[in-house]
Amino acid sequence: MKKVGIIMGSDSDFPVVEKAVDTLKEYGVPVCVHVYSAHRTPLEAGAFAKNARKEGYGALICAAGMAAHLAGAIAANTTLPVIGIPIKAKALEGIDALLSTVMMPPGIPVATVGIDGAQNAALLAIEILSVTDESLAEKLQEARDKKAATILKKDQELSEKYSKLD
Ligand code: RP5
Repeated sequence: MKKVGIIMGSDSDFPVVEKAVDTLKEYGVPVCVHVYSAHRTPLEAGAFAKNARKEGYGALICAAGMAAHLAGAIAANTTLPVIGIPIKAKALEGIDALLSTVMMPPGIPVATVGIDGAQNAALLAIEILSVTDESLAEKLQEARDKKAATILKKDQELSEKYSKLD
């Protein structure tokens, strides 16, 4: 199975990023985690991205806050799919990172999830790998079915409770 690479701009991003690591592990997807910054270690970030396809990665997740250039800088150096997680910082509550990550100029795409959206980033990476991995496609569908059953149970409980008031 292809690996997923998670790169974050700072280890201070890890409390958010951890949810992506946990989700990938739940699905049995091999994951490697790195701290590379577009600003502080640009050479290492670029080298990682350049080698990622031949190192067996199938998708990359990049998490960064503030003027978040990491996902774009990684995407500039690979044709693998890159998913950006804008990290919420204090001053602008993550809007800065969201806009920096999502507004890529034409030609170098970054698939951007919501602010601090680590779980969705992992699920999107798994969906990308599931195109060529049927076992992952089955696991994704099972998880969706389970979630739907939980919600329908809640609907039944609430609708029964409040219909009694009529
Ligand atoms: C970004 O700057 C990092 O991704 C992090 O979200 C933010 C702050 O980094 P630290 O000052 O906590 O290392 O590059």
